Amino acid sequence: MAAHFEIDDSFIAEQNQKAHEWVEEDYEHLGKKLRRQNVDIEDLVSKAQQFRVAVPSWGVGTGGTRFARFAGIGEPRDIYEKLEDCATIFKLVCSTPAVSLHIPWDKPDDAATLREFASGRGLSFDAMNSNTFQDQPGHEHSYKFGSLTHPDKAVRDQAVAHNIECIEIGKTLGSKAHTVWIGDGGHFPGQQHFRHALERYLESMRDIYAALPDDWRVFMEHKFYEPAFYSTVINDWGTNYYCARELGPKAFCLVDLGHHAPNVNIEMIVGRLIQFGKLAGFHFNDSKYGDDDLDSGSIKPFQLFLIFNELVDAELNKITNFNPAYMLDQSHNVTDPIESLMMSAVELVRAYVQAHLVDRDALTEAQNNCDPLLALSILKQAFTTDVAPILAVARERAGGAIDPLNAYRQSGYRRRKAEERPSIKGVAVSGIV
Ligand code: RM4
Ligand code: MN
Ligand code: MN
Repeated sequence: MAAHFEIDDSFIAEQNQKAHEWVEEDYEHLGKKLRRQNVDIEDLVSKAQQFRVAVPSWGVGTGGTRFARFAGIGEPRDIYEKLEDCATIFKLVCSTPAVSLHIPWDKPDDAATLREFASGRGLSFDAMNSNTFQDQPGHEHSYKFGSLTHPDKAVRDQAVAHNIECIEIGKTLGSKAHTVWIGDGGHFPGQQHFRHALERYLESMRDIYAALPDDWRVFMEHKFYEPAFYSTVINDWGTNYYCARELGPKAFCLVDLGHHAPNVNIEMIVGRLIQFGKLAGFHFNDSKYGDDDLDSGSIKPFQLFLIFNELVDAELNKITNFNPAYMLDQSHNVTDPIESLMMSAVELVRAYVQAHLVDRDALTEAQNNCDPLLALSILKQAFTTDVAPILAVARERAGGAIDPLNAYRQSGYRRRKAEERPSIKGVAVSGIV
């Protein structure tokens, strides 16, 4: 393969030099401020550096709405080019060392070669994702009326076999989890028998569960609507939790933030799943209306903080079975996907660090004293603390960019990729269309 453009370390260092001084100054000031609250700023820097979130292979392509997709320039045309973009994100923000693959969108011809290509760039593979919400060329059966829950056993078997194939590919890639999201449901009242569809789901999932290697977990993702507009088989966390319990200790419930009705108390769902030992992890994104797949933290940053408040509480209390997998699951329709993914990863680290700033003893006291206003103000104090200098220092020390967006733009990466990757006319190469 001809040498492809990469942002090199010396360029990042050069960019950092320009911002270094103000970061030092702000960091010192924040350090003093936090010391008054008995917080060691260095502890927060290490927390920021420990935080990890996986990037979805499908997220580096430009997405689209159900009306149109507007392609960007220099879009990755195959999984290798997608990994190049993922490596660029990782290089600049340092918190995204893993990639989550969607099969067959990003099915490798040879999984071992792909793994080697990834590890050469410091990348590894996170959870696998199956796709039984679309028909694929060569498939005998259609998923028009469902997949794992279809009334016809032959369709269900095909969908089960696809999930098992994903696990097989994942084994070679070094993945340790498989995520199942199905689009199954009904568009009209009466179309589906609610109980029977769920029974069929469990029957299919048992076969998938049986194919899991010992050290793997399976993540099930609920969603209240879409593509089915009247009813969805795995519609909410309660149904999801029931299924995870039925299946066994390797089954967990995945929370995709966009899969809840507006105003649902997602942080409380997170708290419940933690308490019941069944939280798989997250697909992070943000939304205004439904599954809008907007950038994390762009619409409801306080909610994101409250979710992390639950997660950090569980982390500090060493709750059993608490080992959440974090992934971004977004559709970048009007932005450069690399920019969106970088900024989203930064938003997650921000929420995580801010959640570590919550004075938990004081919060417990306020709760026990039935003092809602004080409890809220303790949370708000953490949420309103500008932790940007901590994030910048954490990145700089890890070899990343103080200002990832600016460094990326200055590097001319996208322009260089546009030259390297002329678009293939007429082929929808990426994105959720
Ligand atoms: C779904 C769900 C899945 C994702 C697909 C593309 O709404 O979020 O996780 O794989 O979209
Ligand atoms: Mn998702
Ligand atoms: Mn979704």
